[in-house]
Amino acid sequence: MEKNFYITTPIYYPSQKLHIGHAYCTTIADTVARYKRLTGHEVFFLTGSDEHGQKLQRAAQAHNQSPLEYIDPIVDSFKELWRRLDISYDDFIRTSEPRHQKVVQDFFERLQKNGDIYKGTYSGLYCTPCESYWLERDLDENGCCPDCHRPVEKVSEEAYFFRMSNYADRILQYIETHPDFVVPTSRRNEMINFIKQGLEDLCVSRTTFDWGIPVPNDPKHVIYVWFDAVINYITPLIGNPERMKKFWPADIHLVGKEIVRFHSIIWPCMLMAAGLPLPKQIYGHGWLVIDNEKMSKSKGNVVDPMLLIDEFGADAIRYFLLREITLGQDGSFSRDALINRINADLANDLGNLLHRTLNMIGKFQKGIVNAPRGESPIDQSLKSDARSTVENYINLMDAMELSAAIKNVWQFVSRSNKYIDETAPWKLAKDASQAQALSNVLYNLVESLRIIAVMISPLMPSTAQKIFEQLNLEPIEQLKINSIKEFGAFPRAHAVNKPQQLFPRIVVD
Ligand code: ME8
Repeated sequence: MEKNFYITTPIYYPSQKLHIGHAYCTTIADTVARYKRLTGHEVFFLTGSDEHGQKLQRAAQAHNQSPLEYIDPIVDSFKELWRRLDISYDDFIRTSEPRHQKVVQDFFERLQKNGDIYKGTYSGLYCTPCESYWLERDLDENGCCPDCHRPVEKVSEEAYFFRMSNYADRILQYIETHPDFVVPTSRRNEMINFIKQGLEDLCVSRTTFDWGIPVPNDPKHVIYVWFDAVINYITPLIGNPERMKKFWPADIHLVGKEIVRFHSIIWPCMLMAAGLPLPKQIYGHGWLVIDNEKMSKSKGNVVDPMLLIDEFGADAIRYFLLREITLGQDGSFSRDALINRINADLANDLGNLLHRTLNMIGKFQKGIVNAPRGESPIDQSLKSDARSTVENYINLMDAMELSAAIKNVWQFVSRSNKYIDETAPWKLAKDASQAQALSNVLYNLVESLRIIAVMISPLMPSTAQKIFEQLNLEPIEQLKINSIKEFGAFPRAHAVNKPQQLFPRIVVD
């Protein structure tokens, strides 16, 4: 059977440099995409930049630049960050691209023809920083935007509306009857409550600025930036029936919790109106917080991922983000916690396992891994732990329990280190009658390392590759999960390389 998998991240606003909170979302998506490739799926992984709207037009004006003069270098910085963070996206949508503009205008016209978009007058409240319309009842206790808590503006203008109210019953019923559509459950309940308060028609055009996609045949209006933005998810597919068939509906739209509403209510209603299938899942992840506050530019508490990558390397950051934070919940970021993880889990547990193993093979067997023969009860228990670790790993990764999946791998790393202590190869090496037992232990260790490297490859692609290089194995990229389901595939009479440090210990003053 053909296995296809389509995952998206939000498209980020190029009004700012990205911070580690954005990198968090993209790292999750990348790890899932790489895991799906490992399990034999043909994957399409999409990310991009959300370039329209008044906020960006104003920012460009403040810099005496045209919107694109202002935005281009910022988008370049996104792409550079994704390159440094080893993000394996398959396409990058800029909403300012002509290919996207055409898809959005066609979509708009399709809904107009169905009678789902009509012209009226909008008077209401708008939060420019969030590009969101709000009702009086949505505002916070100070009468400000409930998301960013900044003032909203009263606007009144001729505008186009999307007849979202027509779809309220259908979307409510859909969410209620499809428990996996909006996850985690807390977000799903929020959405159900939100719809039950009543869905009004959505204003989908503006006339007070012009940096956006023009409404077809009425160019003094530009299309509302959120209406424009969510359509990016079909932009790379819709003109290509074969791709559309393969990848739509998307398997997962991964988004931050504050934008679940746009993805699980507005976007599905738009798709229903266009007669297109709904995405299979909207996954709302939590925020990276510092001292209980969401990390964001406006709060001035952002951590620059580029500086962290310069200092610690991409894989250490990726490991920290996915191990430390349970998907769906908020998690705090701190430098101390990052350094602790690097020292304890990466330098110590994983780094030592590789180093000790290769060192012993060099010392006791001239760098050659011999064929194993027979097994002791300790060997048997290691092998059985390896098998159950792989099984748990697959189940947890399939269930998007990434942190638990990684923890399960690290339990096996510790278990393998303990196996060295239990079998004491340095003692076996002193007794000629134990030569085969010694070969067995060293074989089991490199085989465990091979299995560990494959399991961590979606999370830490370059570390996995480095382990493969030190084990002198073919590059990891083409490998599939089946290659680690059985213990014992490591080549026999095989020369391995000298150990090299994977992660230096970070010395803290
Ligand atoms: O919302 N922790 O763009 P955006 C975790 N353009 N995630 C965070 C975060 C933090 N501290 N701060 C931000 C937009 N994010 C729209 C999306 S999609 C069709 C349009 C996440 O650049 C945030 O939750 O403001 C969101 O999912 C993403 O970064 C993009 O934020």
